[in-house]
Amino acid sequence: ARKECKFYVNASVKDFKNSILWHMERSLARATVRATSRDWWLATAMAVRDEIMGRFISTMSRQYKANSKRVYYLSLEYLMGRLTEDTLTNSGLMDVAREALKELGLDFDSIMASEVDMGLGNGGLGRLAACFQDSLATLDYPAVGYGILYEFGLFTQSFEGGRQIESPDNWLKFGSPWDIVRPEYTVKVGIGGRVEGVMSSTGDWSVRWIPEGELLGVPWDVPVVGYGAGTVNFLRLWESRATNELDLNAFNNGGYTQAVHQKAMSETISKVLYPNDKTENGKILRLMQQYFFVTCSLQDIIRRFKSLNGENWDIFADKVAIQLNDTHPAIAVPELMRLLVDVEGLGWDKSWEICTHVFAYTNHTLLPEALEKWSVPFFEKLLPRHLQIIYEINARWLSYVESIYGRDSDKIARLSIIEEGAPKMVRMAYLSVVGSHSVNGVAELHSQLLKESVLRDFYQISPEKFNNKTNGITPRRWLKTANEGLSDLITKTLKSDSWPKNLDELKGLEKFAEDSDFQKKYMEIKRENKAHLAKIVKDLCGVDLNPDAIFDVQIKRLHEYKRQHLNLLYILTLYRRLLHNPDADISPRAFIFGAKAAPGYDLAKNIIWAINTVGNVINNDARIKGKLKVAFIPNYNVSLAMDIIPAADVSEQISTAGKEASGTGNMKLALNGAITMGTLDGANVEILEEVGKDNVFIFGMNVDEVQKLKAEGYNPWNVYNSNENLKSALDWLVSDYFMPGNPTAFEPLRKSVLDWGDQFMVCADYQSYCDAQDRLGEVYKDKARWAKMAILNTARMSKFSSDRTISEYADDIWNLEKLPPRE
Ligand code: DL6
Repeated sequence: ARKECKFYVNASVKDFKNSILWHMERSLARATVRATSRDWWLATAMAVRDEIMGRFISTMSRQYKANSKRVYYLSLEYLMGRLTEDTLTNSGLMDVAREALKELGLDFDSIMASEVDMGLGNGGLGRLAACFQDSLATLDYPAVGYGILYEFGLFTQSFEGGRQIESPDNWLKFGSPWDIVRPEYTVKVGIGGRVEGVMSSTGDWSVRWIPEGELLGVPWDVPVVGYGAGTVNFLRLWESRATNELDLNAFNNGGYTQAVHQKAMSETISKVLYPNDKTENGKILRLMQQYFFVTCSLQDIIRRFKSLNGENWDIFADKVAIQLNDTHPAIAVPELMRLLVDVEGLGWDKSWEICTHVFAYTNHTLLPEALEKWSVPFFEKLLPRHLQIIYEINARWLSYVESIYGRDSDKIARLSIIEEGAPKMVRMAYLSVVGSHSVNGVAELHSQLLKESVLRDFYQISPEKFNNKTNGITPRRWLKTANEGLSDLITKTLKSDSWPKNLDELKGLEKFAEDSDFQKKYMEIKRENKAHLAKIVKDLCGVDLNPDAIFDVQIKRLHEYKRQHLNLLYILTLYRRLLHNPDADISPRAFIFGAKAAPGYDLAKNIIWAINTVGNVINNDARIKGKLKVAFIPNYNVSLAMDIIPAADVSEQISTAGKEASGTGNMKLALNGAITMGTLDGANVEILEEVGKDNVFIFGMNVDEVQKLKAEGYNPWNVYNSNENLKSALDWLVSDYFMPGNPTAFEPLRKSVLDWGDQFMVCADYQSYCDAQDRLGEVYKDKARWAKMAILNTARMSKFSSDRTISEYADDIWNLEKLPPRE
C-alpha cells in the first residue's frame, strides 16, 4: 500500500490562480500586463500565506488552550534562505502553485528566484537554527524561535580581480510578505545607568536598576510551517526602535542633531548582522544586540506565562524550556535572575532554581578564539545590575567548588566565571554552563572533546549535565525542495510520499543500490542537476563546466581550519601533473567552491584570491584540454546551496581533525549522493559509521595523531623539504606564473603553512589527501561502483534528519511533549 502523508491545507489550481490575481490587483495595485517577476513572486507568496494563516491561528490557539510546555530557542542567527518555496513544499501546495503559474504563462523557477534570501546568519550555526524550526513544527512541538530582525543580513560577496568585495545585504528594502509585525507585544529595554538600593515598607532592602536610556523592541513574526501544515509555529524577531520618535526636549532646546542621533543609536542595534562566524569578542554593539534580544524574549516569555498561569512560579519550569544557541544569548542567565528577583520579587534561591531548570546550553565550537568573553568595564557601563548578579552567581558557584576541592586556588581560578587580568573578563561559556541543567556538543566527537578539553573541570563536577546531540538537517528543504528529480524517484521507488517526515524509509533504497535500472535513473538525475549547475556557473563565473566531469564541491565559510587551501594545493598538484602529461588518464574534474570570508580576516581573503587566480589560469589553459576546471561561485548562500548540493559528486570535508564541531553541509551533500572526501572530524565520523568505509574517502590524521604530532613539535618545513610535490605547489604559488608582476600576492598563504607554523597542519595532511583524491579519481571511472556508493549514501543518511536531533532534544533536555492537531 502507498504511504501517504496527511496535508492540512488544500487548494485547487483554479482557486490558487485566482488568489494570485486577486493579490496582484488588490494587494499590489498592479495590472498583470505591467507585473514584474518580483510582483508575481509577491502575489504568489501572499496566496500561499493566505492558505496557511488559518493553520497558524489554530496552532496558536491549540497551544494556548492546552497551556502546554513550550521550548524557546534563543539564537542570534537564523539562516532561513527563501521562504516561499519551502512553505509550498511543507503545505503540500507546490504542484498547485507550479501549475497555477504555468497557466498564467510564467516560469515557476524564475519567479521564485525573485525572492531575496533571508540571510540572517553566518553559516552552520544559523542554518542549524533554521532546520530546527522546520523540525519543531513538523513534529508538532510547541516552540518559538527568538532572534533579531536585522535590517542588513550577511554581506553580499562579489569578486574584483579575484578578490572578495563586500556590499550590504539590504534584504528588507522592500519589506517581506513573511514578516508580520506585532506592535501590541512591544517591550522596553533599559541600557546603562546605575544600581540603587531601596528599602521597602517592610524594611527589606532590595536593589533597583535605574537605566540611563531606554529603547523599544518591536516583534515581527515569521510563520514556520511544519511538513503537512498540521502545526505552524513562528519565529519572533525583534527590531529595535527609539522610545520616542524624537527626544522633544532635546529638539526644543535646539538639539535637533542630538535628538536624531539618539534615535539613530537606538535603531542601530538591530541594524546589521555581525559577519564573523567565529570571533566577535569585544564589540560593545554586539553585547547590546545580545542583551537586547535576550531581554525582549524573556519579557515576552514571562508575559505569556503569566497570562496563562498568573504568578504560579512553581510551575514556570514545567511550562518553559529555553535553549541557548551557543553563548550568544548567555546573558539570559543573569537577565532572568534580574527579572525574577528585582522585578517579580522572588528570592534568590527560588529564582536560581528556576533558571537552572529552564536553561540548556549548546556549544558549537572548540576554537579558543570563538569562546566569548566580555570585559567587566563594558558590563559596568552597559549592564551594571547584570554585573552584580554575575558576581553573585560566581561567588556562590565558587563556594560550591571550594566545598568540593577545598581552597585550591588553581582550580578556583580555572572554574571562575570571571577571568582575572586587566581588564577582568566574563567567560560567557562558563556562565552558560553554571546556569544550565544541560550542556551539549553537536557531534559525538565534539561532545567528547568538550568534556576532555575546554569544559573538563566542569564535566568533573557535574558529569550528568553533559550530553551529545548530533546535528541534523531538514530533508524537506535539502532533498524534497532542493532536489526534485531525486525526490520523485524516491517517492516512486518506495511507493511513499511520507519519507520526508520519516527519513528512515530511505533505507528501503539500499536494495536498489546494485540495480542497474535504478542506478541509471539515479545517475541521470545527478547529470541533469549537474547540467543545471553548469548553467548557473557559466552565468555567474563565466566558466564552462562539463557535466561529465567529477563535480568536486567545497561549500562552507572560508576559514583556515576548514582548509580550502589544502584543496587548492591538490588542484595545483593535479594541474602540474597534467602539464607534464596532458594525455594522463585522469577523470576530468570541476572543483567548485562557495565561501564567504569574514571581512576582517585577511588570510581567508588571501585564500579566496589565490583560488580565483589559480582557477583563472587553469580555466584558460588549452594545453590541459578542459580536464581541470575551477569555479568559485560568488555570494554563496542558502539558495545557491540548493542548486549546488544536488549536483555534487564529491563533498569536501577536510578540516583539521578536532576543529570542526560537526558540519551540516557534509550531511546535506551525502543525502544528495555526494561521496565524502573527509578527515575523521566532527560528524564525518558518524557519516562513516552510517555509510560504511567503502562509501567514503577518509584521509589524514585523526585527533590523537594531531595532538601527538603537536606535542612532539611539528615543523612543516620538514614535510616541505621532503615532499617534492608539496614543495613545487607552494613555490609555484609565489612565482610569476599565476600573478605576473606580483609574485608575492600569495605570500601570506604560503607563510601561514610554513613560516607561521601551519597551525592547521595543511602540510602534514597534504600527501594523504592527494593519495585519497587520486584513489577517488580512479574509483569514479567505474560507473556502476560509483552509482552504488552514491545511492548508499542517500539510503543511509536517515540518522541525520534534524527530526531525529530535535526528538532527542525534546526527550532528553526539554522534557517536551508533542501537541498535534486533533482534527
Ligand atoms: O552546530 C552547527 C555548526 C557546526 O556544524 C559547525 O561545525 C560549527 O563550526 C558551527 N559553529 C559555529 C560557532 N561559532 N561560534 N561561536 O558557527 O556550528
